[in-house]
Amino acid sequence: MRGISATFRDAVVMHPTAEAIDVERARLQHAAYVHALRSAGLVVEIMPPLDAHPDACFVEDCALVAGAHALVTRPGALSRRGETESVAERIVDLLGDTGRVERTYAPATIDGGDCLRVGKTWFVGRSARTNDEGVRRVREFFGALGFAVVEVPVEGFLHLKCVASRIDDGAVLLAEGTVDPAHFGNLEVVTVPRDEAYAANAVVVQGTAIIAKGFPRVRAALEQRGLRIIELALSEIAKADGSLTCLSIVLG
Ligand code: CIR
Repeated sequence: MRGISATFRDAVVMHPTAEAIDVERARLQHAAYVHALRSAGLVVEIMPPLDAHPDACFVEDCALVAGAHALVTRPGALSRRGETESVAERIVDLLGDTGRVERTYAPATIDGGDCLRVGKTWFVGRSARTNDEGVRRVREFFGALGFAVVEVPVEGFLHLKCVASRIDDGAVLLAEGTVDPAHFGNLEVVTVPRDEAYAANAVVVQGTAIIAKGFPRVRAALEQRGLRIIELALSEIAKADGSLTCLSIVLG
């Protein structure tokens, strides 16, 4: 993870709201997420903020990691291109000698928020941020490692993972009316109503589902599967078009 920039108020947003981001409150919400991940049994490493890049807390966009393999992205938003190198260096350190880390070069653009891994498949959103060359780069790198890569058209929202996330290696959570569930092939697709789409971005780790607060249908769907639920207030993160998965890269 990475701490919230002092400049977070200037984050890139699709639809600016009248209400400014409260950076202090964003930091408290971020800290609560760190606490939730630790309580789920994870070891959390937090890189220092990168104030030159308002969106730098959204580390998910900077690298795709599966086991010892990592593809460093080239984000679609110009203002975010300078975020990747420090993430790449940290991942190289964390993966150690066993790791294989490669970069992405122009003209390809990839945002990690478009890349959803479920077992040996990467579902890659073809969006305003992730272009055709970007999808090809994911296929080139991970295809050679035995992964399937499935392209999913993304229209009307930022990233594929804004509306879909992994529950386990057999199931995904998906907001109704966003992308065609058929893209997920044989996986079980657990749908949630469109008005709860924000919480379709959940982090499920070691029997715990961390979700946004205030989305009862998402909560019930995950509870029914026997998951322990932690709800978090995310108002300031959401104002920057961010959600839970964006704030971390899960290794391992
Ligand atoms: C952006 O527009 O790039 C940021 N304000 C939000 C990025 C959210 N990241 C994600 O969904 N993975």
